[in-house]
This record gives sequence, structure tokens and C-alpha cells, in this order.
Amino acid sequence: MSTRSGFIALAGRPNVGKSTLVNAIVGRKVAIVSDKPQTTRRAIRGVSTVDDMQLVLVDLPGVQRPRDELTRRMQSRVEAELAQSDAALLVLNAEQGAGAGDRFIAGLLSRSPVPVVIAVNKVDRLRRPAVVQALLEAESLGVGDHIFPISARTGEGVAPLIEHLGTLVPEGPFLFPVEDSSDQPQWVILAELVREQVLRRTFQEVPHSVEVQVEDVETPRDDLTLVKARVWVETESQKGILIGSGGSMIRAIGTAARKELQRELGTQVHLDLSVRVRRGWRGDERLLDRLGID
Ligand SMILES: Nc1nc2c(ncn2[C@@H]2O[C@H](COP(=O)(O)OP(=O)(O)OP(=O)(O)O)[C@@H](O)[C@H]2O)c(=O)[nH]1
Ligand SMILES: [Mg+2]
Repeated sequence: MSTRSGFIALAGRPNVGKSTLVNAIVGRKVAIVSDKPQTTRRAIRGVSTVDDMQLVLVDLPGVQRPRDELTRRMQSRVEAELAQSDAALLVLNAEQGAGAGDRFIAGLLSRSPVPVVIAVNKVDRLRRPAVVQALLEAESLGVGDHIFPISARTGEGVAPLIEHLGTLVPEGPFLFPVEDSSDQPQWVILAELVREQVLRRTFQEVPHSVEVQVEDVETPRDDLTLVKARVWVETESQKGILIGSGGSMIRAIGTAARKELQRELGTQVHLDLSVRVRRGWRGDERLLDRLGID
């Protein structure tokens, strides 16, 4: 049987639904999702293998103007991944049409040699005439021969998109073992699931100031995993917010995160969470290296 396999890099502004779409195509949660912009910080490869076709979806941070070493690394990662992929999938938010940020990204993509496909996401939020309007705006970006209206949340329109992406990857051996769904090491997956619960419960600058590091994973029994994780914040007041009055916030984060870790690991989980202040961690190159953000 001849196989096809290749990399599809997702580009788009923060919060348009790139990670939700990668999860929908892979069929399981490989990337965390939140309603806060700049959720994704690393390039995450999500793998979908169906019959003789393997698509490697490269989820990327939303394209934005860098503000510090963290966001500088995120943007240079986006450019490097786009250059190395077989195709780029530009994701737009149908509710917002095509704005200046989208035009900037379209410009980047039009100068790259890879084929571009556009997914106009979140059509579940719109009536038909508004969807048509969003598709016209997408077309006006002048990149991409194919435009797909989709909802990553409901799955509407995702199957034809997958089928088209399959025509863009070359014949060749699978790039990942068929049983794999992601390239992320376990300690990163676990840390991200904890961070997702922090993002759900925090606002304004706090989500951007939080990073989670898993320090230790032990399996004393087949049905029990001990996970020790550290939540980094930048200021004492953020630490206070995350701990909450009488520890209520950190308990809520811990309870919700533990459920997610149990789902991921398939065992009972004991989660030991601590909150630490590290001023300016977003500019700390050594810490970013250790966190795998490169
Ligand atoms: N209604 C609706 N909401 C969606 C859809 N896709 C994503 N969302 C929501 O949009 C928000 C952002 O989704 P993400 O997948 O985290 O977006 P992203 O593009 O990966 O964002 P960054 O990682 O910050 O660049 C979340 O609240 C999602 O639940 C969709 O098809 N319909
Ligand atoms: Mg994302």
C-alpha cells in the first residue's frame, strides 16, 4: 500500500480556534484551548492517521507582535514551522471577518512557497448570509485556492477540509508511529492540562503571567500516579490571586486539573501543586529552555 504523509502548519491570529481544530482533526485533546488569546506557546504536532494517510497538524502560537523573550520565541517558531511544512492552513474567525492581523499573516504566507488553504472557523456562531460575507472577506485576502467554512467546535465542515489537506501532502512513509497522536513529552502534556485550568479561572494579565512546570511524576502503583507541579507567576499579587481566599482558588484548580490528568493517564492521580513567584520569567532564557519553549 502506498502511503501519504506530511506536515500542515496552522497559522492565524490568537484565539481563532487553531488548537480546537487540531484536536478535532486528531480526534483527541493534544493541545489545550482557552478563551484567552495566546494560549498556545509551543509548536505542537498532532497526528491523524486514517488508512494510508497521515496528516501531521502543527499547532502554533497565534501570530502577534513580540513583547518579550517568550513571545519573540513563539513568533520565530511560527516562521520556522511554516517554512518547513508541506502546506499552511490559515484559520480565520468568521465572526470577525478578515482584519488587519489576518492580512498581515496572509502577506507572510503569500511570500512562502507552500500552498495555503483557508478555514473560516466558528460558523456555528453565524447565520448563512454572515457566513457568505466571511467567505468573501477570506477570498479578498488573496491567498489560498480553497476556502472551507467550518466549526471546529461542532465538527461541521471539517471532513471535507481533511480530505483536501490529504491531497496536499506527498507520497511517502508515515512520519510518526500510527498509534501516536502527539509529539509532546508527557511532562509537557500534564503541565499544559494544569495550565488550562488556570486559564479558565483567571483574567487580564494573569493568564499570560502563568506557566506550569511538572517537576516529578511517579507511579507507585499501576493505578496511581503522583504528579508534582509548580505554577510560576510573576508577582506576589498574582500568587495571591491563584491561591485565593483560604486556598479556595488553588483547590479548585487542583481538583479540576486532577480530573483531566486522570483522563489523560487512565489512573488515579495525586496532584501536588505549589505556586511560586519568579519575576520576569517570560524574559528568562534559561527557564524558557527548561520549559521546552524554543
Ligand atoms: N463557537 C465556537 N467557538 C470556538 C470554535 N473553535 C474554537 N472556539 C473557541 O475559541 C476560543 C479559542 O480557541 P483556541 O483553539 O484556544 O484558539 P487558538 O487559535 O488556538 O488560540 P491561541 O493558542 O491563543 O493562538 C475557545 O474558547 C474555543 O472554545 C468554533 O468552531 N465555534
Ligand atoms: Mg492555540
